Amino acid sequence: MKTFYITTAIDYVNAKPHIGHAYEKVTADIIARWHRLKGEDVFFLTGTDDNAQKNAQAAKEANLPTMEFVDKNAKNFKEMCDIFNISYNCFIRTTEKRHIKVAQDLFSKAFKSKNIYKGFYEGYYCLGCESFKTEKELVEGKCPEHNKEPELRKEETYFFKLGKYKNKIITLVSSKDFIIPKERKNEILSRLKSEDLNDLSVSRQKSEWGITTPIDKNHTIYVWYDALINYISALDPPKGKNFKKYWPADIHLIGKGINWFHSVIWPAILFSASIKQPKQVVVHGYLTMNGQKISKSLGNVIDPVELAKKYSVDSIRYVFIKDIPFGQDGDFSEESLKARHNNELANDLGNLVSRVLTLTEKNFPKGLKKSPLDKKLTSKLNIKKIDFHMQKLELQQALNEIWKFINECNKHINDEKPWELKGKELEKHLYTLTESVRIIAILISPFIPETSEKIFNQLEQKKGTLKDAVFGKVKIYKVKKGEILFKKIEMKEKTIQPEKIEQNLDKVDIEYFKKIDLRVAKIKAVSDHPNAEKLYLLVLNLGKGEHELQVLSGLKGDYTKEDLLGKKVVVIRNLKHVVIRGVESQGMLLAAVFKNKVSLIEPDSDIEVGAKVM
Ligand code: ME8
Repeated sequence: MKTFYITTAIDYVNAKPHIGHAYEKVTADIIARWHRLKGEDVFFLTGTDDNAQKNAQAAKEANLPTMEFVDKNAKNFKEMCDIFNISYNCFIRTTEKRHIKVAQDLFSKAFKSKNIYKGFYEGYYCLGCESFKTEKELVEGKCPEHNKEPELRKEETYFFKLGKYKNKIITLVSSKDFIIPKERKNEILSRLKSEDLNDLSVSRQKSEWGITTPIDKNHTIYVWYDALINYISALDPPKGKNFKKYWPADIHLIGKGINWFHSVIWPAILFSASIKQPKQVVVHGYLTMNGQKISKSLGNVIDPVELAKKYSVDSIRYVFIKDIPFGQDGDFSEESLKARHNNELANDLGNLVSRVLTLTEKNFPKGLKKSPLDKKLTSKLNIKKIDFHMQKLELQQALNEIWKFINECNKHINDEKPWELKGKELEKHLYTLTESVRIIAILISPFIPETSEKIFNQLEQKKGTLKDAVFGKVKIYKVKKGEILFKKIEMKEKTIQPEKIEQNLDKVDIEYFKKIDLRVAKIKAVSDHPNAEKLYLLVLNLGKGEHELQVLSGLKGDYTKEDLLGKKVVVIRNLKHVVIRGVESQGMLLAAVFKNKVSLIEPDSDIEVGAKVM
C-alpha cells in the first residue's frame, strides 16, 4: 500500500497556542485526510518543541519549574489539536526519552565522524527564533521576525560542519519541487549562492534546560539541531518498523519563517548521518491581522481554543482555507468567518442537505430505491480536478470546486422543483440528489470532518472513501433528517442588501480580487528598454527577504527617470511574467489615468516597502 508521511513544525511551548499554530495543523490535517481518503497508509506527525531556551525563560517568568510549565503548555497544544480534530498518528514531545536517545545518538555519530568539533562562538542570538543572526539579517539592529534586539553571546561551543554540505544542499534545493512554493525555493537558493555557509553552533554551555550532549556533560544540544530530529525520532530509527515504512517524509509542512532550518540545516544533518532526504518542504504563509503576523512575540494573538468555543470548528477550518491562498499570507477576521459560515456553510451546504433530506424522508419513508441518475447534474462533478488541485496542494481551489458542485445541486433543485414531481421522475431527481449529498460528504470530509460525519449519520450510511465517490453506489436510502448542520450567526452589523452588491460590484468575483497580491514597492533603478522606446525598465524593491521585481512600464510621457527613482509605488506582485521585445516584465504598477495623464498611486511616506495593499 502506498504510504504517505506528513509532518508539521513542532511548536514552542513558551505560551499557549495561537491561531497561526491551529492554521498549520489544520492544513496538514486536510492533506493527511485527503491521502487517507485515497486509501493510502498515512502517518501524520505533530508535537511540541520542549527543549527551547525560550520555554525555560518563560517558565522562569511564570515562576514555575520548567518541566511543569512545559508539560502544562504541551498539554494545551495537544488539546488544541484534539479540539480542531487534527487526526495525528503521533504527537511527539522532544522531552520524551525516545527522542532524546535519537538526538544524542546522531550528535554522537556526527562527533565521531568529525562533523562536529569544539570551538568558540561570538555572535548575536535571537531568543524568539532560537538562532544566531548575522548583522545582515537584522533590521535597525533588531530581528525582523520578532522585532527585538538579539543578545550578544560569547561562549565555547560545538560546531556542526554545515559549510561542508553547501554544494550538496544547493543541488537538493535546486531539484524540482523540493521546496514549494517557488518563491520560497528562490529565497533559499539566492541566500545559499550569495552568502558563506558558516558552520553552525550546535551546543550551549552549562544550560539548565535542554538535552545534554552525549560527548560533554557541560553542554546541551542546540534546540534546532534537537528539534529537527523529531521527524525521525518519532519513527524509531534506524531499525524501527515505522522508520523503514515511512521515511523519507513526503511533506514537511512549515511556516515561512523556518524554511532555512528545514531546507538547509536539516538536509545537512541528514547528509552527515547518511540518512535519506525528505521528499518535500512545503512552506505556508502567515495568518495576519490587519496585515501583521499573528504571533506571541508581537502580542496580537487569537486563542484558537477560545475561538472554537464561539464558532464551530468546521467553520474555522473552512475559513482558514477559503481566506488564505495556500502558500501566501492571509488575513484572518471574525467578520469573514461569520459571513462565510452564514452564506457558504449554512446557506449553500446546510440548506442543500436539509432540502434533499426533508424531501426524501417525506416522500420515501420506507426507503428511496436506486433509480436512474440525472446526468445533467452528475456530469457537473469533476473529482479528478479536485484531486489534481489537492495533489498540487491548491486546497482553496479544491474546495472551490467542491462548492461549485454544491451550488449546482442547489440550482438543480430550484430548476427541477422536485416537490412538484411524482413517481419515477421524483425518484430519479431525489436519488441523484441524495447520491450527490453522499459524495459531497466524502469530498468535504478532509476539510470539515465533523459536518461530513453528521451528513453520513443523517443518510444512515457508512463513511466512504474516494473509491465510494461514484454515483449509483447505494441501493436504498432510509434517511433520517437530524438537526440542522449550521445555525446562522446573527450579524449585528448592518449588512448590505444583496441587490446592492450586485449593482455595485459589477460582477467581479471577490475571490478573484483577493488573489491579486498588491504590494508597496520602491523604485530602485530606472533605465530605458533597449528595444522599445516608449518603455522604462524599472527595478522594484519589495523589502527585506523579498525578490526584486523587474517591471516594464510605459511612463515616459509622464515621469522622468529622476521622478521615478526612489518613488514608492503599488505593484501587482503575482502577475504572470511576460516578455516584451526580449525583456521580461514581472509585474505592473497601479496608476490613475485621467485625460491621458498617468498618475502613479503612491502610499504615504510612512508606509513600509513590502506592505500589503488591500
Ligand atoms: O518555529 N501563521 O515553533 P513556533 C501561520 N519550534 N503559521 C504560523 C504563525 C502565523 N501567524 N506563527 C507561527 C517553531 N506559525 C519551532 C519549529 S520544527 C522542527 C521547530 C508557524 O511555535 C511557524 O511558522 O514558533 C511554525 O511552522 C509553527 O507555526 C510553529 O511555530
